[in-house]
Amino acid sequence: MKTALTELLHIEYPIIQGGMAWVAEHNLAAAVSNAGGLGIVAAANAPVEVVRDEIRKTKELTDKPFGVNIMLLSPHAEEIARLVVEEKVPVVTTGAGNPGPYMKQWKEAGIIVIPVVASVALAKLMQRAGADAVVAEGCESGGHIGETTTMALVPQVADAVQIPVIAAGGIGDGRGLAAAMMLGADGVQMGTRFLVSRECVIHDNYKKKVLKASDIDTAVTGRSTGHPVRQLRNRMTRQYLEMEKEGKSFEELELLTLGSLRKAVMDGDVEQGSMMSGQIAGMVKKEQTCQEILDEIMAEAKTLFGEASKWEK
Ligand code: TUI
Repeated sequence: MKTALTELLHIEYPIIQGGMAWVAEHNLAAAVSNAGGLGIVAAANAPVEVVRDEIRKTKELTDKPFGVNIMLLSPHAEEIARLVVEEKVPVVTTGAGNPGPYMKQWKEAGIIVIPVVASVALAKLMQRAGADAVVAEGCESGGHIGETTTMALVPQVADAVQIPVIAAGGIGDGRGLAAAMMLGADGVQMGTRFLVSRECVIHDNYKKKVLKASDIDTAVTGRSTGHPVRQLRNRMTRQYLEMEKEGKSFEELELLTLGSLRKAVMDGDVEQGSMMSGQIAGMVKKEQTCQEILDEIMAEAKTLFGEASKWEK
């Protein structure tokens, strides 16, 4: 498949892997890149030395392009922004904020910059600031989310900008890829499907919960605090939502989730941990290698595109 995204990134398939905090490390990123997509290392809240080590390990495992996701709420964001220039990282994606202040230094270094946006306004601002593409992420996604669904957001962003648009949120198979292209996207970003890939190093308890989940098993906590986060329902989310209903303060709610993503990913604590996951969890039923995932999605999408004329009269 040849799209504006495969051309921009020099990759085989128009599929990039989400920059999942605590999850997207060098093994997963290299596996996705080696399989023909774009793998991403998530800087999340990690300090600069840890991210440098992850970047170098990724370079050892793949000669293909890869990216680093910079979570803009991180206290280390500014240092990581300099690190990607030093390390000559080919692609940078950003999340949870406006990367405007860093755009000039990245573009001068020749980095391909792809901000993740949840609104048309930020997509336009990013195009004006020199972004090479945007990820339009709908609220079906796992983790920190915006308000608008993928179905509504992607065509509106595609109409508003001329740079390539990558659809994210609720996409987990060839049907999602085909649908995203029909909405005006040039490719997709997926997180949840890669969460259960064989190369993904998260705790097995977490993987099993994703594989067992149904369509209605995610919940959004933090709507009251302005930090909405989608994750699998468990004891922690039930308690959190109860406390939100009671009008508990931001500080009290934060205490409940402090270090909770780490608890899920590293310790396999599926009761108190935050198992971030998108709404497509109900659709992923088996663990596969990244190569199997990408090949299967591309084959499904190809069949669907080939069959598209069946509705003609
Ligand atoms: O960033 C994400 N997803 C994430 S980040 C993350 S780590 C975290 N954990 C707990 C609390 C907060 C963060 C887990 N998942 N996706 C990209 C994304 N960006 N979704 C929504 C946005 C976004 C939201 C508001 C981008 C910009 C924005 O406002 C920008 C502005 O200042 O106008």
